[in-house]
Amino acid sequence: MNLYEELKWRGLIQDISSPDLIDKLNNDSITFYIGTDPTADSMHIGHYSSFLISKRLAKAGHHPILLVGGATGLIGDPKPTAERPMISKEEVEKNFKGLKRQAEEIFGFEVVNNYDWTKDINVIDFLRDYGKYFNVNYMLAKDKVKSRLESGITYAEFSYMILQALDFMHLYETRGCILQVAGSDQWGNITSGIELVRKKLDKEVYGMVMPLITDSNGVKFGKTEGNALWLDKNKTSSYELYQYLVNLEDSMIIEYLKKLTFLSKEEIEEIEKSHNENPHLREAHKALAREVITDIHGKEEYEKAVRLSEVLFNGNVKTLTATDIEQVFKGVPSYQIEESMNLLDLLVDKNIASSKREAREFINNGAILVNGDVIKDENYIICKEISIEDKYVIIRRGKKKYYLINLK
Ligand code: 485
Repeated sequence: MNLYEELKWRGLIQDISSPDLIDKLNNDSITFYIGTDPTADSMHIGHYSSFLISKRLAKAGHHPILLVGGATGLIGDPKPTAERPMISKEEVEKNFKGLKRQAEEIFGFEVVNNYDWTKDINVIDFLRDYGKYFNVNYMLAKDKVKSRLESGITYAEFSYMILQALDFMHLYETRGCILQVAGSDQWGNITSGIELVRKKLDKEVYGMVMPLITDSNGVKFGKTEGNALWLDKNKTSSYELYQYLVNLEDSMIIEYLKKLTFLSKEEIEEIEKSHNENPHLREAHKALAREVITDIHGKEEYEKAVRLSEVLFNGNVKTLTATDIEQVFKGVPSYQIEESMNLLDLLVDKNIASSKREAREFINNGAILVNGDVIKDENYIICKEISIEDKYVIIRRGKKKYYLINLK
């Protein structure tokens, strides 16, 4: 399988600007770039899925440039729905640093900043050297602009595509970059760059876009309850990432393995076979989690995520450290208590049971576990002495329901 066939097989090709690109991908060694704007201080898993293409092409002998848009981030790529709020320069700068560090750590390639070549262009030169090559009718026909004509779009966002086009031309002229890669929403911005290079330099550069990954309901991959899964482990722990990945829908898992891992066709087919035979073992999910987390955070974090998941599954919570607990129980109901409290009162007070009678029933039936041990004594005292690192007591009711007690 050559590179292009492999990318197709993985479902990573939505569109290419010219069939001539195929031969260059398969037989040449080309320089290409992919960009992102510093709208937050961390990338999320959606960015990861797109940026992975840089590793795939690099493995095949091509040369990647990663761009973080210190200039474009100050303007804002038009969203189809509404104008973006303006981000302060300080924040863009702070976000830039975060993204640059992340991109270098996770992908290991050179990162460039379009602020470097954009900041000194004055307005007259901008209009003469670039504005003159953009026909407003052409700009209005771009999907993202078109979808905003009703609700409105400012001149700043309208001009965004010129900045991205200028980047492509700059990277072509200074580094011989002939390909820009991105998710399919970037098609308009990429073709703007191709047009600019064609008109101004009479040269051919190329674009390639991949489909945006979603779940079976069309919800963006990596969104949970309105939140993104971040690549910064302080924002999304490797445990959370692990839980998200191993709980993905069965029907999508093979597609994700193709798009998000470097496992070969043979390996994925093998996994698919065992997944179909024994779906309950979740082999495919576990392989996905292993590949993705190891690539993003390294082997140690991956192993920690597995360990924490097993601990929770077995209820063996005594082996957890306070830091583990903070990660694992993020989102679990948590309550502060001032000092010691007896178990019965605590259950009622924190609504773990709806009444004293129910609390007694739970306790007598052995349905209440404190730090992993069944406690049948209603006068058992919850206090610092029994807590984990003088801080946490973990109450479990029944098989799965967890509560975290935080001792002041
Ligand atoms: O020269 C460039 C300047 C800026 C950009 C790209 C090239 C960023 C681009 N306009 C953009 O907004 N990208 C998105 C982002 O930064 O969040 C996403 C795309 C997605 C995928 C991802 O970046 O929506 O399709 O390309 C990497």
